[in-house]
Amino acid sequence: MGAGKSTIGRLLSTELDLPFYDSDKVIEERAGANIPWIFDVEGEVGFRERETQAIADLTAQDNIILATGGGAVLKPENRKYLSERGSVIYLKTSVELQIERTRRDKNRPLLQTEDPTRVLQKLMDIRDPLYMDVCDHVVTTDKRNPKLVVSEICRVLDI
Ligand code: SKM
Repeated sequence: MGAGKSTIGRLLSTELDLPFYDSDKVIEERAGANIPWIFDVEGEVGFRERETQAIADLTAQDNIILATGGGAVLKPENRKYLSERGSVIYLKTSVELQIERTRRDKNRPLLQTEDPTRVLQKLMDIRDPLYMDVCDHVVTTDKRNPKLVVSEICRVLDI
């Protein structure tokens, strides 16, 4: 969360002239409801089921740019779809910048808590090894210009 997946993904899709999908947006469109509503009504479990279905369908397409939700790596089947069907870039950022970028965003139910820094640090501890396991390349996004991040992605992918 707050690593810049949507911004970078969109820029990369323009650069490569490939369609861009954000699995969170696809889940919302299919449900006809936003993510906080899905978490409220179906819980995180319901959201994760929708997420797996969206990732299964999206990764069945060739030649797309896909940004997933930050928790997509939690399920082994999502990791399998992502690593077997595509090249995976881990956009790595610090918890401080995640906080800065998500501060005003009400569309992230896991961060609607007294202490989002603690939550993000805990999520990072759990997820970083999973991101490392699933990814082909790590690209740091910290305070970098998104265009530079996109050129680094193209360079590591050799395209
Ligand atoms: O997919 C959404 C949802 O709010 C859960 C999440 C997460 O677990 O990090 C990130 C968002 O992109």
